[in-house]
Amino acid sequence: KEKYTPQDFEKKWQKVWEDKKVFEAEKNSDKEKFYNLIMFPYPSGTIHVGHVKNYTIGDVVARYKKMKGFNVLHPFGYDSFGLPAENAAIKQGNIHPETWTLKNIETIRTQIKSTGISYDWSRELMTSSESYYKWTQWIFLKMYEKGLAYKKNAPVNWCPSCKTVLANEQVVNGKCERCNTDVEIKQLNQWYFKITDYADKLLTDLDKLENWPENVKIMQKNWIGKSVGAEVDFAVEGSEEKIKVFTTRPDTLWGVTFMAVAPESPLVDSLTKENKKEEMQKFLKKISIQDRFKRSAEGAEKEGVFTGSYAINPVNNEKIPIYVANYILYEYGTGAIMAVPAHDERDFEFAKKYNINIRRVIKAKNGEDRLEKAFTDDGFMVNSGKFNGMSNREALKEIVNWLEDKKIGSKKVQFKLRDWLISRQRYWGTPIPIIYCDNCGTVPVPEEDLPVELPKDVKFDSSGKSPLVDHKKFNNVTCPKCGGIARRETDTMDTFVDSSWYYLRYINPNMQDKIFDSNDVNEWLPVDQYIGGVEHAILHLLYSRFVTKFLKDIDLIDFDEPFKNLFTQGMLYKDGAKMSKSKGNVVSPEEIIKKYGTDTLRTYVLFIGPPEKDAEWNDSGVEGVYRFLNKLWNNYYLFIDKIKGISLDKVKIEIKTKEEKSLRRKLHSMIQKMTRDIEGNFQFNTAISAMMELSNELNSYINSIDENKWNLNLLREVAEDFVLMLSPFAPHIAEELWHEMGNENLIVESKWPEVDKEALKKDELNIIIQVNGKLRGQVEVPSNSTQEKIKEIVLKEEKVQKFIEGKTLIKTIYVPKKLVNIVVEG
Ligand code: ANZ
Ligand code: ZN
Repeated sequence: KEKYTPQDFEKKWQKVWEDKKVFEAEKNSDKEKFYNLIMFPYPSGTIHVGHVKNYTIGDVVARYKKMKGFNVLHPFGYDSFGLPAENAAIKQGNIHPETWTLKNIETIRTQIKSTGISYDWSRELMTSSESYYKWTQWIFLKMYEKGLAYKKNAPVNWCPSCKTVLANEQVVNGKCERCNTDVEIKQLNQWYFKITDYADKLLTDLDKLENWPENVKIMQKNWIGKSVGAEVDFAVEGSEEKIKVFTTRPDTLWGVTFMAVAPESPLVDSLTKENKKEEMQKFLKKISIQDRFKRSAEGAEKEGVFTGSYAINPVNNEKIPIYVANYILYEYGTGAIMAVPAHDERDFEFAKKYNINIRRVIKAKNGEDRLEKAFTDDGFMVNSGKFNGMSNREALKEIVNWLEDKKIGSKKVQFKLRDWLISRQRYWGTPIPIIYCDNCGTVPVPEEDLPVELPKDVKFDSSGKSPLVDHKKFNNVTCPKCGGIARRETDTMDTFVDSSWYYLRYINPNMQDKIFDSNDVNEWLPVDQYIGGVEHAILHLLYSRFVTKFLKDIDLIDFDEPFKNLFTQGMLYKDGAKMSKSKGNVVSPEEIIKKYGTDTLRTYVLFIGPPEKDAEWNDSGVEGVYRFLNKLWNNYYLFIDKIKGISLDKVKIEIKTKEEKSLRRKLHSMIQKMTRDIEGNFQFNTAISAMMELSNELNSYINSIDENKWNLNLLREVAEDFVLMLSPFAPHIAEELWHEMGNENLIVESKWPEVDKEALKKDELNIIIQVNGKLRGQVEVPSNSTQEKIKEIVLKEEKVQKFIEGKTLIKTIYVPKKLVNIVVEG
């Protein structure tokens, strides 16, 4: 037993924990619940040490909470539908996406089990299993029933490499979030979830999420993008047509000197005069191949073409030219704008370029008339009829009312958030439960016919076309309404639909006849601690919030936010780059476990730095942690035989020497610190440092005191509490030492140690000495000294002698435990 060889016992304890089901959440428990959730992975291969870091963060929380007496739910599963499985099938030709997925899950499960994470494996789920996706389809049907799932023809993001459409949330700077290919725009008929109905609620409820990182909330807020303003109608000269615009600045209406519509707008055709057609065609062609995101970005060059038509400004009947311009987005507002070059930077740039009139309508107190650039500050109204002289913010409100009175406009709240495009032209996903009938049109699959099974006998070809499209048996169905000939929808759902509700299914993962039991779900949720990557700040977290709100609205659950606390962890880097298979800089957990054991791996990935920060993997850092555990082990074996029989319930720890006092104080201040570090801020790295310090302290006690004089009761206390606190981080060595000490129960089922305030008290007090109110020195006194004793010591103190010598002592004033003021005269 001399040598620390973790490989000897790590597997053993993992098996004991599993056999005794110690990590299964208790049913009908009196304990307070704690739902601890880690974002489930996409099973795309093997996991690396970066994943181990995420799972260990969650594991420390779960194990700690269990020791604090909570009934902990800590489940695991797989987000197992998705493109990579299908791409692997296409590439390798002969492997089915399901086979590929299940094989990866097998590997990942084994890997995770070898790290000893305390998952409740009885609740394991995967989104690609029929028993799961049946309920994803059911949610779709509920949405459909409520008018929240609908199909529309619209320009959509198309990734030519993934050969499927993408939601706006999956397009990052104009590129496919997954494969980084430039996204194209295609006109397609697609299914959407009407998340925009929840825009306001998704925004205002962010305020409830006090324990979410501020940056995540800001990202969601910006994504939802609420703007308050007005819609205003502009007549087109010589036509019945009206152009509606959305503006956040109705106060600038008198400064409108042109209008602009988006190149995609159907208005373009009717507005463009014969003599402008050719020029316009050329321009539209050029724009159509421009990146939609780049062309509207801030620094992008503004371009446009005059349509030949004019609009009438409804506030002053002025005739203004109508342009088609590249910086107008078709999808936002009304796809057309009233342009105010004096007060909007983009309009200013455009007006300069095309020599359009610029008229200032807002001024600072002593402002100039000429403008070098757009004036975007607040100020006072000028050139604006009866509103002149007012502050523009005040005028804005009045102008909106005035517009409404005159029936030329109305107040309008506008969101950037678009509806969630959920159809995908791919095979490996949840089939959308819809049937098309020539007689009845679009017919939802009746609930009792769920699941719409994904057929397994499919062939992939290199074109990337979904094999469902040509699958006769899948496609040809009878209409559930009229019994006539019908065909199935062949699109599958975005995998973000699958992951938008999995945290609910963990509660009843095997339930057959219901999505879940509402009572059970209401008891366990919201999730107390959610942990995952910041890359999900918008996508997954927004969709989950939406689905939760929807399920509340149909009375299935009684809460409207799924995740009470959110922690976003940093990533692991190696050789300066994010760990990834494609970069070839992946460290596999197996390598590390084989060499040092999993406790070293787990402790190292948390010791590496604050868990919310990115960190760089470093081999010598691993060595350092291994040395710490090794030394601890060796220390224990110096005294473990001597403390085996001691039961702390039956003995009293008597502290006699200074060394004993100091060791015990160190122990209890560490309990205090560790509790704070774990509970409050996930400061696991400093918690581990604290353990290293205590280890040193223990070491020096053992080595500096003669073996016969060891305070064994104290050693027992230190030894027990130390491994208890070590156990969330390095549970295997903790469990082994715990048993070597003679404990019969499992450490993972033991209580977290408590601070003994008495032990924290210092031996010595530091007393400040004043003479006639002036600071003259300080002195250490035993903390149990009486007031008389302290005064006596103070008066004898060398440093104060010269201030009191030969003088008359009037009195001494004692401020308990802090200060003695000596008052002298003469
Ligand atoms: C006149 C005006 C004057 C505007 C002014 C701004 C400043 P946010 O805050 O992002 O909602 N806009 C409206 N629809 C647009 C579209 N489809 N494409 C490009 N720009 C569009 O922005 C609202 C403002 O962006 C609107 O207010 C409109 O310009 C422009 F001194 O109207 B504003
Ligand atoms: Zn029919």
